[in-house]
Amino acid sequence: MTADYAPGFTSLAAEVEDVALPVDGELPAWLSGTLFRNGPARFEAGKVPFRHWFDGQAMLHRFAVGDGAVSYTNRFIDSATKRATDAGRIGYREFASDPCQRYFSRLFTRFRPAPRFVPNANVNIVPMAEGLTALTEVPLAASFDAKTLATVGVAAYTDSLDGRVTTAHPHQSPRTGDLVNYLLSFGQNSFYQVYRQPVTSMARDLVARIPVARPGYMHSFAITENFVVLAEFPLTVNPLKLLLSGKPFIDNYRWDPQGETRFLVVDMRNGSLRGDFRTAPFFAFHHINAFEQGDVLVLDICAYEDASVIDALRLDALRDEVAGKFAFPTRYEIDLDAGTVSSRRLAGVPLELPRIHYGQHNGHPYRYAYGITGDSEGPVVARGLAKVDVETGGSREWSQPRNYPGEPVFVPEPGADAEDQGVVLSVVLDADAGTSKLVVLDAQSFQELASAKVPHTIPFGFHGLFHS
Ligand code: QVM
Ligand code: CO
Repeated sequence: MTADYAPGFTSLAAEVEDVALPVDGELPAWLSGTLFRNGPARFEAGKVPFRHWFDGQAMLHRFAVGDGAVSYTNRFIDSATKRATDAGRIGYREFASDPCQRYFSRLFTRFRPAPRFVPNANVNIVPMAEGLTALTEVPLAASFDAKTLATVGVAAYTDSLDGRVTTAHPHQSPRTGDLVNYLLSFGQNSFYQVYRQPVTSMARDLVARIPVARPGYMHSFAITENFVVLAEFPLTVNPLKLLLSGKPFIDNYRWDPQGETRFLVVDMRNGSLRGDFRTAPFFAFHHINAFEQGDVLVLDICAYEDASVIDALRLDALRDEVAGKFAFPTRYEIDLDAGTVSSRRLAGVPLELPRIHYGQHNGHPYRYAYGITGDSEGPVVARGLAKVDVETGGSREWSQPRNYPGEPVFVPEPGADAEDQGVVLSVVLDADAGTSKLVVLDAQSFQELASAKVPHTIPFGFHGLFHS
């Protein structure tokens, strides 16, 4: 059986430059800037299929919006992994695929020219001192040209911090404006290292170093005015196995249903560990937002019951419409003095790939979260977009038959008073048209204002950003 969303998990070969897109409806006159998107776009190396959505080769997309018009460019990131797939083989260990297959020729590795190693940075896009960079969970950022999307090279860090795993979701500190992230160093002894990186620098300053015996898989984390919170789910790894097993990245991690989730709260003012707060097991990729309310830390997270979603996102499971479970927006409250954690579901609507009005509400109280939504049980694909009011639990949804949207990016209207005054931008697969489109919603009413048709199907991607 072929799912009608299958083109979203099918390789795209075409790369186009500055194509004017036909626009349906009316773009707001004030909307001017560029939406950059990142995501996997090739799902096999020659005849060898990748196993997982997260393994696909990174492609960048650029929608330049202004004067009521949209122009579109897309380009693969030129990485060592991309060049290996061009040659018909999986060259490196990926999230859930590995090069140790019978198709794999040792000759290739032996005589390959020394790669200026650019990783398969298919997850996110973040501005750094070196310009726009594409990120994945290997701590090597790939910088690219904002106009042509051409790969420039590795945006090299100039410090000597050591580590092998990081997140593609650095935060901006609400207090200092620095980029903040964590870097996991491992070996005989392993450490979560929380660092800050001034926006004008490629040097990371270590803030906190927390020893950990079995590190957890953490795709993102939370930040508030004063704290960084690592939510460590009971999906953990023996670091030596990760180093030595030769298995794909995620295959080294084990879910422990009897385990706990630990919230590691780091005080960014002095780098101390404020505490380690425990609650029942759950799993998440994405934190929505967090803030301080006196001695209580409020963390909003797209939470799953367990880590089985990782398997539900394998390409064969998705193509065969195997049922998984969607995340729900969930609030965790940590009482720092009492040491207790409580939780409750924020809304009845499933939510993933969450975005907020980040510029004004990151690390602060807020009201609106936007995300993709889908069936609470079913294949884990987006069937619509949702806007959740985290104060009331109310929600609005946008959907169209056989339309599959990606992450909705909120763009505030200049000079706006209301938190939700602006638009939401999402790249949507239109299975009937056989193409993708950029959809523009009014963020307040959640009604569609305009759409711009792309000349091909864009495979389902992860994250991106809007630059005014
Ligand atoms: C080695 C490794 C990799 O929502 C999207 C999430 C995407 C996540 C991705 C694409 C994660 C990819 C992770 C390729 C990990 C690679 C690491 C970090 C440590 C090395 O020692 C081993 C190369 C497998
Ligand atoms: Co993510």
